[in-house]
Amino acid sequence: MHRVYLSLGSNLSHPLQQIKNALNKVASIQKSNIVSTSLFYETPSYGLTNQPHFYNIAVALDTYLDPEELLNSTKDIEIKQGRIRSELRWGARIIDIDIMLFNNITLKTPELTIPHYDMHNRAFMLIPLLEIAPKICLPNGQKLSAILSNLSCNAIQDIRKI
Ligand code: PH2
Ligand code: MG
Ligand code: MG
Repeated sequence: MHRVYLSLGSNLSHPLQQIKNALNKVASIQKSNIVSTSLFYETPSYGLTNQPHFYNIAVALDTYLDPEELLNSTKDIEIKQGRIRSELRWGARIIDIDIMLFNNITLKTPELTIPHYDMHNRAFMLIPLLEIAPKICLPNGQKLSAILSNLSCNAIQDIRKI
């Protein structure tokens, strides 16, 4: 069994509801079980700033799928939920499901990079992740709490689960 951490984000079309819908779909991914979910966080858009703010959560998932199978499942959820590919890089999206960590593996294929290629720069990923896994490290042993302490966490706040 593999312990995986996902990041879910949305900033379009009732983003909180989009994340909740996606969470229900993630809960029904085959050979997988949700272990825990973070609070919902309101986060300023990162990368491309002239767009609505996001909501983000982290999810811990135990799975018997391999990384490619899990990626197929998450892409499938994104598409069924109305995500249109080939949007502007970093642009607004209905739903984004990213694999941040997959056990302690590192992987680089044209489709998938694990750990997530930019998670060490993204407080909107690390704050929810550290809420549910305070001692979590990158495969190279670096503590993500130490990495987060060097990032700006401005205006990232949890909103209580409804
Ligand atoms: N996702 C991006 C780009 N920027 N900013 C926030 N706050 N949250 C996101 O999920 C996000 C982003 C690309 O996937
Ligand atoms: Mg993303
Ligand atoms: Mg993505």
